[in-house]
Amino acid sequence: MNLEIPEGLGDLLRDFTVAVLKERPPDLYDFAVEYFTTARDNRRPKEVPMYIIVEDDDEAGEPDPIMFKPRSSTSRYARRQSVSAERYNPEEDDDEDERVVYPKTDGQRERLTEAVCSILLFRSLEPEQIQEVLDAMFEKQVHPGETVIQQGDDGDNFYVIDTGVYDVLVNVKGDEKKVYQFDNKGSFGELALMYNMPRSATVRATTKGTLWAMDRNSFRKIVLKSAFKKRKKFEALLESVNILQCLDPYERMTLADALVTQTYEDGQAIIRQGDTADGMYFVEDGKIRFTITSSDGREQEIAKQSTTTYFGEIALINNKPRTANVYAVGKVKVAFLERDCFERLLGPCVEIMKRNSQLYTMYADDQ
Ligand code: 1OR
Repeated sequence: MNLEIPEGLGDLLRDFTVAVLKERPPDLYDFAVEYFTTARDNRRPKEVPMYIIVEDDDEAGEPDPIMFKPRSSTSRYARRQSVSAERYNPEEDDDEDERVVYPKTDGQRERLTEAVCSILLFRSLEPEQIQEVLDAMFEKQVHPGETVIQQGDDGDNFYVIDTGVYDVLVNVKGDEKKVYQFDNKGSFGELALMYNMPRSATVRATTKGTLWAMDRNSFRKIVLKSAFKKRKKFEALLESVNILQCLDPYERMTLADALVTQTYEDGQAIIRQGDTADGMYFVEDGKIRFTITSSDGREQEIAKQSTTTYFGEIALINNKPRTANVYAVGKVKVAFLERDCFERLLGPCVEIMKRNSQLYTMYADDQ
């Protein structure tokens, strides 16, 4: 019998398996019907542009294409697949407008400072820029059921949540499908302003709440350039890490906002066995070495690797102290993801990390 495997079958099944691991549906059959129906529908081109061509004027030469693209055509949510090459250059957009300052009471400033501290998109900003952000934001009260952002509209403001619960809804074949919920923290509305595209989703308050808003011009002047650069810097790294394939492109961008680069010299310890885990690492550049210290104090190398793309996740998954030492071999550059963000952003990948971590155990058993 001539068994010919249809092209795309492997990818289709792999994506489905990842979606199952991510969603943990109560009924596999119902989920499969919904998943494959959406996957089929998503193969048809949609109207809203999703691909953005970014002109990078840091490096002379050719523009750097495709900033924001869907991982595959079989993803769960309504992915837009038509290609619209919108040229965009963040540097060019700096106009000479006056700086916007909304006066605030001490109480307001205190609340705002607290909300702003946890916003990942602001992590790339210098302290003076944070002050500009604080000045430029204004307070907005919302009532339950209020639509703050309507999918398809032009972008006006960027919002930071002070209080309230907000649903993110995406239009799928005429129905609004809830894809995310913000619960009293976080921010939204950056995509339309960063990538010059229509609003990608509707955001609706489900409770009474207070938002901090920043108008488009201030956002573009203060936040855009550095946030944009950071997303771009980590884009290739995050796309190359296998376990992150289970993330939505939107989740991967948010992950990029959260990362902080650290550098280590040859022989320096990045992780020490027994320490409390404060985060995990993605290798940007260089090689690392793993050792284990036994109870009699002897330290034994368990692996020396140039292909490791991430480490430091096991203690976080198991909520236990570090199980090994990790050293830099030569100069090493890593992107650090702190514990809180790990829990918030990598939930969908934990099952896959757990499965992969069993390979470490098998490897260690072989030594
Ligand atoms: P915007 O300017 O396009 C709508 O206006 C905002 O909704 C958008 O910026 C983002 O800030 C936000 N999860 C959470 N928030 C989202 C998502 C999202 N998509 C857009 N926004 N997704 C779920 C990921 C699991 C992506 C769904 C396609």
